[in-house]
Amino acid sequence: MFFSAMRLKALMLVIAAVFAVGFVAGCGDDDDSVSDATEAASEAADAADDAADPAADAISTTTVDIPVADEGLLYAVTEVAAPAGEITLTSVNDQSVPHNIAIETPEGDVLGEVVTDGGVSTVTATLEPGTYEYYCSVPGHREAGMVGTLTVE
Ligand SMILES: [Cu+2]
Repeated sequence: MFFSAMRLKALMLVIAAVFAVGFVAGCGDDDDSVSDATEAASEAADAADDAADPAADAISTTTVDIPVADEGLLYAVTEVAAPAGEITLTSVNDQSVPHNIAIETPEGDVLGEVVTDGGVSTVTATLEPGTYEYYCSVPGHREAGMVGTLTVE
């Protein structure tokens, strides 16, 4: 929706620029004003190109699956990587033992919901490049080894 609105705006800018060139070229006998108008049109077209590509500046969003292991106080995956940006960790827990997914960030720990029997715990954080630890915040589980490393590139 946002993207098409930007496209439409870009298109209208180009049309306006083309119209301006046509108007000046049709009425003026001054060569300088025609070339000025052409330059202006070209600048407007460049601006339109920039406007048409909002994704270039958009923040990256990534989802990483970190399932709980079938048995024990473990995740099935203990090392994951993701690009910098908004990162969502999802952890399905097929055990009847309660678990969740939590992550340490510079702004503090973010905890996902504690789930059992096929429930999915989810946590989202916006992270700069670096190494972060994810863990289960159910008491004793992290100490027992329910941890892993997220590398943000
Ligand atoms: Cu746990």
